[in-house]
Amino acid sequence: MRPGYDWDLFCAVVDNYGDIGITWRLARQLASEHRLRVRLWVDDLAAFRCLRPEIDPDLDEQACQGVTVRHWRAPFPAAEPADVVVEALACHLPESYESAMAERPVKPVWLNLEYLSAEDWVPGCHALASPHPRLPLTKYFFLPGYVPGTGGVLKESWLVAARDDLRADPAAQAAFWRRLAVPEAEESRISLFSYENTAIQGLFETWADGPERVRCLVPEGRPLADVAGFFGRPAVAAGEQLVRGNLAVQVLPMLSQDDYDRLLWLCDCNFVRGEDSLVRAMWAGKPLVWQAYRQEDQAHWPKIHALLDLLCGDLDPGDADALRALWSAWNDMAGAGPAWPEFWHRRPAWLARLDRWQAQLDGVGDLATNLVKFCNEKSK
Ligand code: TRH
Repeated sequence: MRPGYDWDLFCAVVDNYGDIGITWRLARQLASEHRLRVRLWVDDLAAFRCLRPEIDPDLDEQACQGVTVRHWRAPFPAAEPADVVVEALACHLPESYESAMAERPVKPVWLNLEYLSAEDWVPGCHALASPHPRLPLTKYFFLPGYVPGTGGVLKESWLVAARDDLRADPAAQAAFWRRLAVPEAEESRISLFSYENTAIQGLFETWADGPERVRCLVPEGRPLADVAGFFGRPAVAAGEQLVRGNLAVQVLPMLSQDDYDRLLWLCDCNFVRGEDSLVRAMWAGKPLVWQAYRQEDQAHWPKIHALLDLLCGDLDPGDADALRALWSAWNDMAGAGPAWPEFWHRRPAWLARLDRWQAQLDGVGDLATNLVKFCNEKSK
């Protein structure tokens, strides 16, 4: 076997956890399912550690689940480029590394892995080539997506079996809830992972005054000020539980990525944000509400509408209206309370829709496998 790596993945953590969350999942899947030698360069190991507690932020190099993890810092060290190079989510390769790529007799396959979007321009831009302005290198745009002609979304081969095994195992479920200190109770469990969102006030009011008991599980982070505000508190922290009427809100510590998946599988409804938790909630298949990553120029709205158009495509008009109303209110940050009852009343429709949606995504193929096929063709 020749020395070196098959794939180099580069991840710059701009904000939040999505960048490292997505890149790590991809790296792990390439190593474990495609038997590739993968090196992952990450500039922020502390953020990575939040998702994988075994990561040591002080190490320059470490192994994690078959992936070599390198701390990406400046100045960039001399490193032999891999056969495939992925710059993930709009990061830029170090100049010295680009030059080293150009010096290889066989040039690496170079990919820009873009953000996931449902917008209709995505299939037209997927796989386009962009020649380097100076060096003898070509970069390809690889666009994840939900429809044929895109790169698909991430899905590990074990994901559905692991989900179904847990759902079929009451003892394992009870052990999971115990580990999270969630008491046994007859209630709807709703996970809430969001950005700051003033619509939390109205939504919590609806749940507190509603006809059934609701436990809202909020991983610690950006919505906590809104959560505290609802209960008239200056702050809340992980481990705390607050009750009003029929609503109990429990603040969870940040979970490992694998435990977060389990939470999504076991909750009755999932509020998610960004891209990675959105896709994981799709695979969980429970009713879901998405808060898109807000962009200055309002560029998140076309993304929300495009995804709603796809999801609503084969829904009855009443179901489609209820979905649009809640997602719009949640992203508008107002009016989610009044939109909730109609959405919740129609949950059998979401369960059925997400079944069909998962089959559609399977038809597109998973992102890692699509990437590997693409690279194999390009390196022929
Ligand atoms: O953290 P995010 O808001 O990331 C965002 C988006 O990706 C957005 O598109 C991007 O432009 C911006 O960052 C810079 O949301 P996302 O994508 O859902 O990523 C969250 C990750 O955190 C995901 O991998 C799941 C993981 N996670 C855990 O591992 N444990 C937890 O307890 C929770 C709540 C999440």
